[in-house]
Amino acid sequence: MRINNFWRKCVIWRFQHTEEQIVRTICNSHCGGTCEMKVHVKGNRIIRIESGDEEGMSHRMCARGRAYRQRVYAPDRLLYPLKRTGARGAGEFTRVSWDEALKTVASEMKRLRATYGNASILHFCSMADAHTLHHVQAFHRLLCQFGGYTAPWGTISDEGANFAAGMTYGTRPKGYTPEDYLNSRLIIMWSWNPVTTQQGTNIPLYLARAKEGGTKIISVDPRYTDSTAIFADQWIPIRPGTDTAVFAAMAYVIVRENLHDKHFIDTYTFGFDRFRDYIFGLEDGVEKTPEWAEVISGIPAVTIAGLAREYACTKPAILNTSIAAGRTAFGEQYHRAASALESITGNIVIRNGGRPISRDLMRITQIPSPPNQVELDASSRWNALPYRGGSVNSSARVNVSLLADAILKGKAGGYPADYKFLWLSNTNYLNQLGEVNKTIEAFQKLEFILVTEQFMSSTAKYADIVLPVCSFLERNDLYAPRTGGAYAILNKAIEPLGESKSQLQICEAIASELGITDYNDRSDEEWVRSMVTKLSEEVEFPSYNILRKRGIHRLKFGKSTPVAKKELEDPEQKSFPTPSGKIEIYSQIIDKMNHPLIPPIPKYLETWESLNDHLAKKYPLQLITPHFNRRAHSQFDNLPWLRELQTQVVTISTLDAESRGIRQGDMVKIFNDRGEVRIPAEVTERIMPGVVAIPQGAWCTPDRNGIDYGGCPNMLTKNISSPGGAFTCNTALVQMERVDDL
Ligand SMILES: Nc1nc2c(c(=O)[nH]1)N[C@H]1C(S)=C(S)[C@@H](COP(=O)(O)OP(=O)(O)OC[C@H]3O[C@@H](n4cnc5c(=O)[nH]c(N)nc54)[C@H](O)[C@@H]3O)O[C@H]1N2
Ligand SMILES: Nc1nc2c(c(=O)[nH]1)N[C@H]1C(S)=C(S)[C@@H](COP(=O)(O)OP(=O)(O)OC[C@H]3O[C@@H](n4cnc5c(=O)[nH]c(N)nc54)[C@H](O)[C@@H]3O)O[C@H]1N2
Ligand SMILES: [Mo]
Repeated sequence: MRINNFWRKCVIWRFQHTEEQIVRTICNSHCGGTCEMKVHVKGNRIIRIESGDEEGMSHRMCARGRAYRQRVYAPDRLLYPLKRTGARGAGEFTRVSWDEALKTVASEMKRLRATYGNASILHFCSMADAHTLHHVQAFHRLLCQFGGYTAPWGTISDEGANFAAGMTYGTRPKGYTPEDYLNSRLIIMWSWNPVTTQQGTNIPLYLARAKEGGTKIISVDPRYTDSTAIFADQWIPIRPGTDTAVFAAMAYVIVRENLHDKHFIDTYTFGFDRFRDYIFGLEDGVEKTPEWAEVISGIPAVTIAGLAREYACTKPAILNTSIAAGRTAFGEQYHRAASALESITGNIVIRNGGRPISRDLMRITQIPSPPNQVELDASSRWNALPYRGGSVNSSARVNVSLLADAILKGKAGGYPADYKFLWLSNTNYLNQLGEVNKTIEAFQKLEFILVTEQFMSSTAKYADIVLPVCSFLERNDLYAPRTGGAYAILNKAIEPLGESKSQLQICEAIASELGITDYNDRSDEEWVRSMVTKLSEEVEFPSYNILRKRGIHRLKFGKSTPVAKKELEDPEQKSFPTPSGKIEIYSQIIDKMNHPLIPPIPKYLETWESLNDHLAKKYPLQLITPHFNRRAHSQFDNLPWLRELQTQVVTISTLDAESRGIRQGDMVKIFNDRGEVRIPAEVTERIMPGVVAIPQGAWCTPDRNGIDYGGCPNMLTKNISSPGGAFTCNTALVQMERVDDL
């Protein structure tokens, strides 16, 4: 006892006499923000995290970043490898050695490969947290060296936008720079709540400046969001999933009233005539008038017509369509229609020849890997697409939203293989995908599940082996964004806690157990250094040493022009990587796909589970599942500091609440045929009647009867992807009732 005290005192003495260091990095936690972080470290301990001091309109960290220390030292952090002892999902595990965990994983991988072939191995790595070295490519290299695997295609986020941009421009989705907001005279926040979601830059600050400068801001959203409250001059509530109808009607007004930009259309676009025929009803006999769209969307015709005129006549105007409205059935049509509207008014901003620069640079920084033998076997109509979404751009024909379906049905259901082994990393798949109960059923069918995690997430509970991965503050990496202009070195602040390892270390250890000898011959620092060197060959970039010290480097974008300079000067050059070389309002690739539900021009297709569906009699409310301030998806949900900030509630309009006898704070059940969630209700006029909202990301915690008290909306959403690949979590019908028996 006395000796223990002696050592304790020694440790305290050393800690007190160790100098405090500041490690610079960025917050790297799946919200898309790139906020500077100053991590104060003493010995091997983070004692404080504060926001950076970048000059100018810098990215001040939000509450999540500031709470990151609580996340690193969370009592429920996974610090040792775990082996499942109870039933899948029961959460019963025992600690095992790395040696035992790795041997189990490697022997199962070899056994399943020998029995069912490489295609039976499924791996998915989501975008959490976006970085380079310890991310999807690390797994990809290992699994390709193992002979291949099934990599799903698409993202569980913006696949509708990816598809639409690929078809329309031949590129990844475009984005606006902060300067664009300052330059514009009208900003339409369409399905966009940047006060909560940020998405890459310190946008709210720029919106505030734009507003101060006289820019008009309009919000089109079923909810009166914080962004609407702070910035909007006008709120236009819209029924979820009906946006494309409103775009079509806006186009109708613009063309009918001769407000379109003919020069732009003639010079830079392809297929306008077909779109005009559609909006004027020459194709189907239905004119896409504002009155037609009013019935569908709930927006008065006069408002639609006014919005159309305002958008066409105010230059420059930004139609800032965010992703949520594209996370609906036929969500890709929403993004295609928005592009059509931007094109016919000439309000397009595309830089660098239409190719967002960061995407190309991202490729440079990837860890190389041999070809995936499984994909080489696969062929599909999707191969025509320039991009098939995030991750490793797979052609193996399993959409990322459909893993559960693919596992349950396999070859018999038309999938290329029967799936037996699932490795999930950087994702809380079960929680974040449609229809949790279906995913649970699928997970029960698998022979082996491996999860690489920091926490015992809803997904990890189903794993056979859980390997503890360290946080980004415990390893070195490079942050190379998909869309933004910020690059950063993620400097290691402390050594990995417990026995947790970095992702690359984990892959290296598995490789070695599998007998793969050439998996990795470099240290993390060598990798990052070589990536920075390659980057500086392409763009103006600081040296590795400077970047390491500074942490962050933001690429400067030139002043925006209506389209890329190259296209403007010489449209004959066919600079857009589309079949016509132009912006394809009529997509020739889609035409070749010949899919009845993917029309070559953007069209309004009524969603499944719309209010006209017979299901609406039983389940009359449309559920939407927006992103939440105190979480990044399911991350941070367990942190007490953040839990104090917001409660997980379902929002319902005063009108719908009254007719159900629901008052503010009442416990309610929200349900449909797929599941049931019980959480308190927030009764408010900030959501339109007929719509209810449950913030996505809450950890599902079903009781013995499968009723979820965690408030995970994916208990209710449908497990289906849109024909063009859009993730459809905002299309679901539900009913809501007060719960009295609590
Ligand atoms: N705090 C925080 N920030 C985040 C994230 C997070 O989890 N937390 N996630 C990050 C990621 S990965 C992403 S993809 C982005 C997501 O960014 P978004 O997709 O923009 O975020 P959402 O909150 O889903 O939706 C934005 C708004 O769309 C509205 N909406 C929903 N359905 C419809 C519809 O059918 N039509 C219209 N017009 N509006 C609709 C919602 O009410 C909401 O206010 O945010 C990023 N930033
Ligand atoms: N209903 C509904 N569902 C949605 C959405 C919605 O709007 N509504 N939004 C969708 C969108 S836009 C997205 S992007 C997805 C997000 O879906 P996911 O990417 O699956 O969600 P996260 O909650 O970010 O899960 C990341 C997990 O990775 C772990 N993690 C963090 N860092 C690391 C690391 O370095 N290595 C490893 N191995 N693990 C790590 C975290 O602990 C966490 O459990 O959700 C989608 N699901
Ligand atoms: Mo996302």
